Amino acid sequence: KEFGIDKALEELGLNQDINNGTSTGEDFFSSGEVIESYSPVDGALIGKVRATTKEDYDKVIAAATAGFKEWRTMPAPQRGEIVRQFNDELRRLKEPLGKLVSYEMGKSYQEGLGEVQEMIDICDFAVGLSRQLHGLTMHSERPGHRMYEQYHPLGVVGIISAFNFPVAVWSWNTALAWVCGDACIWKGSEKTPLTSVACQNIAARVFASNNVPAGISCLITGDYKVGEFMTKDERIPLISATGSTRMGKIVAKEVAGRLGKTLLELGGNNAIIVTPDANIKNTVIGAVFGAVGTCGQRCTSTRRLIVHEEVYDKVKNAIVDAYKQIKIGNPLDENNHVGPLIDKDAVKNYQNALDKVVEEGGNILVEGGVLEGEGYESGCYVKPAIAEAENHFEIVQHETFAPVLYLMKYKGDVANALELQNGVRQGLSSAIMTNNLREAERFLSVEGSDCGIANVNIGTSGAEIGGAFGGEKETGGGRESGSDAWKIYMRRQTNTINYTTELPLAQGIKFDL
Ligand code: UN1
Repeated sequence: KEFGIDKALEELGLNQDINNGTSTGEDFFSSGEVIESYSPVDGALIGKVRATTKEDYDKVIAAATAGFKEWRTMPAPQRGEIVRQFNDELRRLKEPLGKLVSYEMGKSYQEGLGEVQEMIDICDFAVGLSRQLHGLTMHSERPGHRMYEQYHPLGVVGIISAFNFPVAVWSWNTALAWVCGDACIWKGSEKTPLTSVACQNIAARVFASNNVPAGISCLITGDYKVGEFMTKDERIPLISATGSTRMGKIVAKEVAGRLGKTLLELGGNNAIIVTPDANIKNTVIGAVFGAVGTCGQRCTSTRRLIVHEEVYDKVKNAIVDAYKQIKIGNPLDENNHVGPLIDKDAVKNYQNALDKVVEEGGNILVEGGVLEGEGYESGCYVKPAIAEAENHFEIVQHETFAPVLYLMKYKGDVANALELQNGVRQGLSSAIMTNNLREAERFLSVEGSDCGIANVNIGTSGAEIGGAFGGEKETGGGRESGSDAWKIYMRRQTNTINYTTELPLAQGIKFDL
C-alpha cells in the first residue's frame, strides 16, 4: 500500500487483525460476521471489521439509554467543551483520517481532507451553539404569569449514513446532538466500515478521558438489517438517515409507524441553469467540479445542465473541452481529478445509465467507459460522460450515483428553465449562473427553485456547514448541519408560570366554584 496508508491506519488505531464494529465507547466488542473492506483505489484488502448482532445491539442501546440519563444533566457548555476536545483530535488526525476516507471511499485526497474539514467546522459551530440553545419568551395573556419555552435533550439519536461522505455526515449529526445532550448510535455504511471505526476510536478516547459515561457515542456495523434494529426500536426517538430515496421511504414508514421522528437526507437531481449572460469560465469550473467531483457520488453532484439556446453551443464546447483535461486515476495522487466509483455495482449502474440514455434517444457528447490496465486494476475507474438528453427521459428523472451529466437546452424566459429544473421528483440542490439581477431574483423567488439549496453563480455541490443542509420532495425534507437544524435533536417544552395568588384561566373563561 503506497501513499502512507499503513501509517494512517496505525495512527487511527486500525491495525488490529479484526476491528470491532460495535462500541459503546468504553467497550469495543462484536460477535457478528466479518466484513472485509476492499479499497476501490487498488482493489486491496484494507482491513476487517466484525459486524453487530442483535445481542450486541441490545448492549449498545442499554449503554446509550443509561449514558443519556447522566449526559443530559451536564450543563450544555460543558458538553461543548468535550466537543472542543474532540475537535482538537480531529485537527491532529486530519491527514490520516482524510487519507483513509480517500483510500476506503475513493474520493480525491483533497476531498478527503475537505470532508474532515467539514467535521472540524461543524464541531466549532457546535461548541458555540452549546451556549446558544435558546428558546423564546412570550407575554402571557394573563396577569402575573410568565410564559417561555425551553429545549431539553431528546434522548438516543440513531444515525444511518452513506458511503459517499463516510465521516462528515456522522459529525453533522453527532456534534449537534452531543451539545444538545443526546446520546448517539451510529451505523455507518458497510462499504466504508473502517472510517466508522476510526471516528468512533477518536470519540471514545475523548469521552473516556473526560469520565463521561459510556454510551454517548456508540457504533454499530452491518447492512440494512442492523439499521432495522434502530428503526424498529421505540427507545430511539429520532432516526437521522442519509442515503437513497428507496432506503429513506422504508425508514420513514418504519419510524412513522411508531410515531418516531426522522431526519431524512436522500437523493438529489441537481441542475445548473446557464443563462445568456453567464460567466462561461466560472460555469465550466462549477459544472465540471459538480459533475465529476467525488466521481459524481455526492448527493449534491450536478446531474443536469440547463443551457439557454443562445449560449448552448459555446457552453457545450467549453465543457467538452474541459472534460479532455480531466485526469482519472489513484485519488491519493494529487495530479488526478477523479478517482474510482465505490464498487462494481456502481460501475454497472453507471453503464446502465449510459445505455439507457441512448435507448431513450439521447446523444452522447463525451463517451463513457470503464478503464482497464495499469492503475485501474480495481475495475472501478470510469470515464466521466456527457449526454444531450430530454428532461422527461426516465433515466434523467432518476439519480444515478456516477459521473454522468445530462445537457439540455431551454428557450426564451428563465421560467422555462425553472420548469425543467423543478420538473423532477427530487429537490436537493440547484444553481443559476447569471449576471442578470432579475433572473437571479426570480430563481430565488417563490416561483423559482423548489430545492432546499439554491445558489447563484456557484455550482450545486460543496455546501458550507453553516447553513441548513437538505432538500424537499423525494429528498426527504430533513435539515442537517447549520442554522437552526439543532432543534430536531431536542424536545421543545412550553412553560407557563403563575406567580399570583389567583388562578385566572386562559381565554377569559370563568369557572367559579
Ligand atoms: C452528501 O453528498 O451526502 O454540499 C453531502 C456538499 C457537501 C456535502 C454533501 N458539503 O457537496
